[in-house]
Amino acid sequence: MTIIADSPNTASAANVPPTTRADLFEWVHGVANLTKPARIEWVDGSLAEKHRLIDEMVEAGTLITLNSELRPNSYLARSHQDDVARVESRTFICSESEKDAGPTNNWADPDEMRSTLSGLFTESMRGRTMYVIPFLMGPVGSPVTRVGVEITDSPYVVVSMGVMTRIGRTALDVIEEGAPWVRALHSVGAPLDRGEQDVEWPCNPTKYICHFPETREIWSFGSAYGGNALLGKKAFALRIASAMARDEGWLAEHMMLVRITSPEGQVAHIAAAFPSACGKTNFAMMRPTLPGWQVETLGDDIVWMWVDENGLLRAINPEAGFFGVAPGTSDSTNPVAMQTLWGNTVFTNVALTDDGDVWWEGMTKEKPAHLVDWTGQDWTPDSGVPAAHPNSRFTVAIDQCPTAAAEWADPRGVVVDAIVFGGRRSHTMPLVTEARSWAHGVYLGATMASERTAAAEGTLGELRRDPFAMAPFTGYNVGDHWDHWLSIGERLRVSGRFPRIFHVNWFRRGEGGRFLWPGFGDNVRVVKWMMDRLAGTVSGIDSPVGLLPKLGDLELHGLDLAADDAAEILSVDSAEIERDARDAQSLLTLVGETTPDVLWRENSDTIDRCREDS
Ligand code: TSX
Ligand code: MN
Repeated sequence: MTIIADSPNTASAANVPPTTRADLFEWVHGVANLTKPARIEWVDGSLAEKHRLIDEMVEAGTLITLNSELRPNSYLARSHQDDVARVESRTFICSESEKDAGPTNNWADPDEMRSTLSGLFTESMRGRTMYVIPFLMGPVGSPVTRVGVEITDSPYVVVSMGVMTRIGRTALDVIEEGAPWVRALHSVGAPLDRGEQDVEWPCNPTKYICHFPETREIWSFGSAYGGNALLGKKAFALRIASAMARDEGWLAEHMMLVRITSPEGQVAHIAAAFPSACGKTNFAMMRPTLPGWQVETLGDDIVWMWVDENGLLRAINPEAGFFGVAPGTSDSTNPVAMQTLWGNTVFTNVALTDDGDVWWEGMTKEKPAHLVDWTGQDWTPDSGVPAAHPNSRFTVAIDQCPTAAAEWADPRGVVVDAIVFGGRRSHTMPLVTEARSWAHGVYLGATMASERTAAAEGTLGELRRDPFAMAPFTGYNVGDHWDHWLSIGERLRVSGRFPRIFHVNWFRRGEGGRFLWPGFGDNVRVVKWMMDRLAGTVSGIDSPVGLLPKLGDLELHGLDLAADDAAEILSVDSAEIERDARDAQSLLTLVGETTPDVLWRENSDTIDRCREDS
């Protein structure tokens, strides 16, 4: 049921919202009174509704229809040139106490921020449609599934939320049953005067992405891009959900989730957290090079986990789609993603080919002779600029993924057998190491780090600590997040059925700066060692950073890998590990009194082991 009303104040039959919940009804009308939209639409999530919105956006120039022979039912959106990514400097945690936001978040006083936002949202939807999107994070019936309602004035957001989450009637039914719901308010901040011609990508140079963890609210103003605007994703499923999870005893994490099956039929579920530019999506869709191995995809970005009644850690993917970075995705780096994108895909800020298809840097070896770039300009290989924006994206449903696991939408979730942390490290960290204990694993997650890849975002190669790959996504004090992980460990101790924790580094370099490890589908060899550890068929070699594989236990057959290189990627230099542990102390010190003592002890134990080793 789509309900369209000409004015929020018109008491016509068509204006009756499809909810009996007074809190929802009152919020929607309060927002309408503040933002003064031309009309209100309750989104029902139907295919007819999606097609109508797409047709309207094609008409308005927001979407370009791609060649239906090459890319059926697929569209290209080009954003405003200053609205191309999440803006961490404009992202705020508005907790009552500044200490609750911690040293890694921007904090703002909730009352002051409410007053600022109320000013910005005043009449911000004038001339536009206000869409009300009930959405579900997780499948109906899981103990951690949560519901939200996003109000937005962007049809692009409605269609994208329809891919990334479960929207409409399904979610509204959960609200009708009495579930608490998260208020997620979004405006592009570009009111239209009567008769004013709209632009293709309305937005506002002033941007705010604000989270109120105590009242479970999100207010986002000025941007229509990705995590700034699709509020189910980073804002809800990570920042607000991490605060809920802390209060309620579960985990909301920035992880991918896969199911691995060995040729012998051994099955394991692995959740992995990597900072950006480490290939999390590629790992989630890996095509293993070892014969008989199978990798199935459950998620590529966010995992919600809880301890079940048997003391097992279980996980779901709260999302229903992929919002993946396009550049670098190709038939060689991620053939599964390329197959997933066959159609029914919204692309944002990629280049347009002359035959009406998409292209991005890294998609093909040869660059096309002519393109229209992401800004709408003619492009040739001599143009000297990228044709696709480096943060250009595809938005596509998980059920299009040929390797999607049947369990991806199972409300019971899957049992997590292994948790993997990683980073892009040209030295120091070995290919793989297994944590000595839960606490040591939490230490590896808390101190994980990655080298910067793009000169634009700082000094190239500079090491950045990114605890649990959650630096921009924890909705509370990062030290309390570490403590929460330790407390989950205490709950798992009751059953003793801990997932093993590993740390991987696909990016170690040898002399001349070349990568020592082939990566990609060959990473299954590392996964095989993890599964052998889970089965108890191999032992590890003790080292200052954890247990290392014995050279003979890592399956290297069929690899063009020199014996020296194999030994080097598995080697640990105590002096390097000690230097790294001392470097990590600045983070533990920054987090201050909130840093759990246990992590200081893991840090000093690491240094002690380095001393014993040398
Ligand atoms: O995603 C990557 N993975 C994980 C795949 C499952 N990437 C791409 C990172 C950017 C997002 C990798 N890059 C990986 C990796 O394991 N490893 C590397 C480094 C690397 C790059 C190229 C080659 C080898 C290693 N080899 C050739 O180019 C022939
Ligand atoms: Mn992410």
